[in-house]
Amino acid sequence: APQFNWEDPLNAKNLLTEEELAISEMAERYCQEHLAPRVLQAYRDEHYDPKILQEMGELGLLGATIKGYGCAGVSTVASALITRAVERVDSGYRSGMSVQSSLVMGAIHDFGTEELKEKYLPQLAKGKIIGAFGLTEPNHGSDPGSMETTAREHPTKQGYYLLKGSKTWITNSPIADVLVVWARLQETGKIRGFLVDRSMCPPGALETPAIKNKTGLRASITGMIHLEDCPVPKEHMFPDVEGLKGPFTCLNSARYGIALGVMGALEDCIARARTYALERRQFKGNPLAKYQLVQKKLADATTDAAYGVLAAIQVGRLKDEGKATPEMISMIKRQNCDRALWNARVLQEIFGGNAVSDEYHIGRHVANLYVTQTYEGQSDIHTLILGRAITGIQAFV
Ligand code: TGC
Ligand code: FAD
Repeated sequence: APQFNWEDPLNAKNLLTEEELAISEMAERYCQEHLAPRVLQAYRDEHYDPKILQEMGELGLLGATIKGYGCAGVSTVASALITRAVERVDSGYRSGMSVQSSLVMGAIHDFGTEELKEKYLPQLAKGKIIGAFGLTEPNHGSDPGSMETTAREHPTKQGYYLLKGSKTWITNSPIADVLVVWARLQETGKIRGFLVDRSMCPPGALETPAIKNKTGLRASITGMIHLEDCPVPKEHMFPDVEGLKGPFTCLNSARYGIALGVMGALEDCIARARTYALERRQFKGNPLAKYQLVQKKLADATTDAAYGVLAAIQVGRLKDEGKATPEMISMIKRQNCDRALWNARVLQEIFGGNAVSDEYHIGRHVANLYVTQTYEGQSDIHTLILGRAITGIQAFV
């Protein structure tokens, strides 16, 4: 007879192929053996070890959906099972990887010339070079369409643009070798994508200071990008994409990865809270797990995690069949991030005072999940994207 499994309540495994199961198991093993032991110290020190991307690269975990260029060419669901495994350890580790895979390799793969793909994708796939993605600016976060960063023809040096402006809250920027920067082309007023290679920038033209003392996502590195008339060769502008469609196409993949990723963080909270509730005793020697109020917290979180995993698998399948819409991705990104944050926060209560010690890990997940609900479109922005699709009326402006 079928047995209920609290770790996979709706038997999502049943929907996965043999290959997806194998990739998931391999990624989970790497993350538990090699990432979990270092996350506590990394989070305390606000330190991101770039070797992590090399380790992931050696296992074929980066840019995993891309076919060719040294990438694994796996299904969308398989790539999101990787983000879920990484985020079970820490959202910051998943963040560093998502930017490299979906936002940088994805942009080069979808929009770059063949020369750019051959030059950069294999090295990014191995984690030998690191990428960042600059869309958000100090004055324009939810509304990137109003960005102020510009690109103009170099007045004296033929074949170059000059980039000028600032980006902020950019994952990986302080350690990035290549930065995908979105800027408004002065000639046309249209947003275009540029691949800025740090090794080609003269001193002072590109600065990427770190943003320190974050209250979440401390195991990832975040910074700014300052471009002061930075010369970029014309071949480094993505040729065939104009407007917000460029960055948002990359964001569709990254948002998808987050939707299953955050379920990993929530599942880790559930597993830890369950263990704690079974071990901790209060009132006549009863484990906390005996109390109905505690059981409700575990039941709610487990239900939301199970629903979230199924919805993400369904949208991943549709994405590979070319049938997914951006609104579907907004729906699962919003719902899964919101439910992960809400449930993690409630499960935190089970740990009582011990939740305040970082050694119980729950506080770290709660702080990280706030960020996941905020970046790549804050949840209320996704609400408005859905509201627009439902009513036909846009409510942003
Ligand atoms: P709107 O008029 O809606 O669209 C402008 C153009 O873009 C196209 N488009 C999309 N194309 C593909 N996929 C999507 N999801 C798309 N969404 C829009 C659209 O078709 C249109 O094309 P065209 O050809 O007609 O010009 O634009 P709007 O200015 O009204 O935008 C509104 C809004 C709120 C939807 C949008 O700006 C938004 O989503 N804001 C949120 C900003 C955001 O997500 N920023 C992410 C920054 S990157 C990041 O956070 C990385 S963190 C990574 C990590 O560390 O893991
Ligand atoms: P704002 O746009 O100022 O919004 C503030 C609040 O107002 C939000 O709750 C929002 O929902 C609400 N709001 C805004 N407009 C409306 C409206 N019309 N109606 C109702 N409510 C509204 N960006 C990148 O480009 N690349 C990265 O790699 C990257 N990494 C990040 C890493 C971290 C750790 C963090 C914190 C952020 C990162 N971001 C990155 C930036 C992130 O995408 C933005 O923070 C996010 O898009 C929100 O923009 P904002 O912070 O400017 O908030």
